[in-house]
Amino acid sequence: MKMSFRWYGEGDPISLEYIRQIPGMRSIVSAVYDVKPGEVWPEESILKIKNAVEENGMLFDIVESVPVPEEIKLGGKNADALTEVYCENIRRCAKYGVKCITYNFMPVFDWTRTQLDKKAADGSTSLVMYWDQMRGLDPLVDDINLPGWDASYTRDEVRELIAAYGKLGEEGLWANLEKFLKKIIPVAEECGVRMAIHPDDPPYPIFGIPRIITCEENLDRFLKIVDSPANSLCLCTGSLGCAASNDVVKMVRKYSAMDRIAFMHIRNIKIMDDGSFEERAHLSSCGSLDVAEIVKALVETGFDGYVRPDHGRMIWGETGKPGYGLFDRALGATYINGLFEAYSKM
Ligand code: DNO
Repeated sequence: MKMSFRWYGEGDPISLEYIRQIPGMRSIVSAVYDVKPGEVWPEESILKIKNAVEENGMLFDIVESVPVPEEIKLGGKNADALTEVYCENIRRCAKYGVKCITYNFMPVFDWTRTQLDKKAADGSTSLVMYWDQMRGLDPLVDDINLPGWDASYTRDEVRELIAAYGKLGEEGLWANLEKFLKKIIPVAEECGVRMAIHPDDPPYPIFGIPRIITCEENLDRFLKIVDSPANSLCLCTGSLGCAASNDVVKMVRKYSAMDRIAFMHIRNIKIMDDGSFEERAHLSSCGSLDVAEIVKALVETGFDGYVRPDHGRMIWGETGKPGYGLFDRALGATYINGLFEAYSKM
């Protein structure tokens, strides 16, 4: 297992100096943030991250994310040219030592929450998605903006995109994903990079937009499109776990045994009676997921990919990027490390 921590580059209020002090921290998960999706990453920018990370005694060998432009997902007229750019970014990352690249195939929006600072009884805050708040939200009217979302669209562009995806539907999206994979995976194989697709978060349609990386049946279908370890999963427990129908422990055991998990995002969520959910502390007893069983499944199947503590709560008065503070993610890393050590010694 390779423990890692997400860092948003120089603009991140959390310094590499602090991250390296988390016990067992091996790798930094980052990306080039100064170019738009669909553009080539300047080599100097990749090298700059690598140098900064290495100066702090860690490795920059995993990227999250190289975003997939909407035009590729929609199969637009520039899709082929943009896929070429994507391949070039894989090659450039590989040139500087990157072994794993995370991406997603979620139309328009990345993760969706209705509130980013919901206060819990203990005074900590976390991200939540409450259906009663969700029903009031309209991407065509409200300015919804979350970390990881591409905020560069105008409202009109969002409206057009949503209409285009409605027309495309799930099968259209699958077809465009297949086309994309068949071009990028051979490049990744050649460069020794594992591509890790992040599941849709939450794993069901939002605002009527199709979502396909959602459940075991669809993950099976995804992995079969190109049957190669270079075509793997970023198995995010908190994303898949938001649908009570997903048996996350079973999925982890199955895909890890197949060696098709390149990256694990580990966090806990609490599913409420109406399907709403709250992000919780990593500890199993704090949420709906059995994090200990998840780690046990990884250890028992010989998992040696990357792991990162995913979203943390804001605790101890910390402020900053929702989900990406230092303290609770550091606690998460330590807890996860403890589980790995314990199960590995049993
Ligand atoms: C949220 C993250 C996602 C993830 C992308 C991968 O915190 O897990 O934004 O980075 O979906 O492309």
